[in-house]
Amino acid sequence: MSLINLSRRQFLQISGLSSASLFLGGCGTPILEDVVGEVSEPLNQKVGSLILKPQQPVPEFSLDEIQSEALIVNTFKNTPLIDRDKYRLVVDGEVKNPLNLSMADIQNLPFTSMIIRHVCVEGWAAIVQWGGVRLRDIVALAQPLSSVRYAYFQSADGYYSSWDIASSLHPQTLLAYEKNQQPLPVDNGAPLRLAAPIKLGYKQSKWVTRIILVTRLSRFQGYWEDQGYEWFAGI
Ligand SMILES: Nc1nc2c(c(=O)[nH]1)N[C@H]1C(S)=C(S)[C@@H](COP(=O)(O)O)O[C@H]1N2
Ligand SMILES: [Mo]
Repeated sequence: MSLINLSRRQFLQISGLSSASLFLGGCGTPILEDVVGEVSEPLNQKVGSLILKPQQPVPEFSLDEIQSEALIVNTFKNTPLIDRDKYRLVVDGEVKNPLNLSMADIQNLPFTSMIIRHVCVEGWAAIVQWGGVRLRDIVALAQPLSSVRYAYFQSADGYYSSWDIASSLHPQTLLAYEKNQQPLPVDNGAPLRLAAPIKLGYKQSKWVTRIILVTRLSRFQGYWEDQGYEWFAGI
């Protein structure tokens, strides 16, 4: 597998760190229990081929189209308190190389930014510039088994969601730590949130602390999804 722009040094740094400090958060999260099978969705390619395959990019906006005040903070509960120095992103599940990354590790990975429209089902939208790392780079580091088809995202406020693996590996699916060229504000998900032009706002998990790569979805699919919101939520 080509490690997508990651230098060998970065890769060794991260893989060494992760095996030394693998953390499987046992906070009673139920999402891996009660597997009920598969959501019907068209994108069921193998994870390995998707990592190598370029996907169609969504056209982006220009700098002067950014709507710097239009992103409305939308949080189902409260903004969680996260100590940035103690923060870790755990990536585990059906992977050969589970990861446990600090923000410094993540900021050592190739940076990318994009100007896209965030669309909330509650009837508002905002053109925002996001900066961070491609989720596909992090998934590649974790070395998912070829059977992996979904990614779960757990957040520090108790929010959770799940994505199909093709959307997770889209080149414009980022784990963002900047908004409009500034450090990501805590209300918008700092230190790390999902940002992508291909899915609705409720799929863009803020305060992501754990990514679980799996072959099957459980009966828990997302905070809003489990209340009847559409699971795929493509734009
Ligand atoms: N952890 C977490 N992520 C979340 C939410 C939330 O309540 N908790 N709300 C979602 C919804 S519905 C939207 S529209 C966006 C809003 O992002 P913003 O608050 O940065 O504008 O975050 C999404 N991600
Ligand atoms: Mo939303």
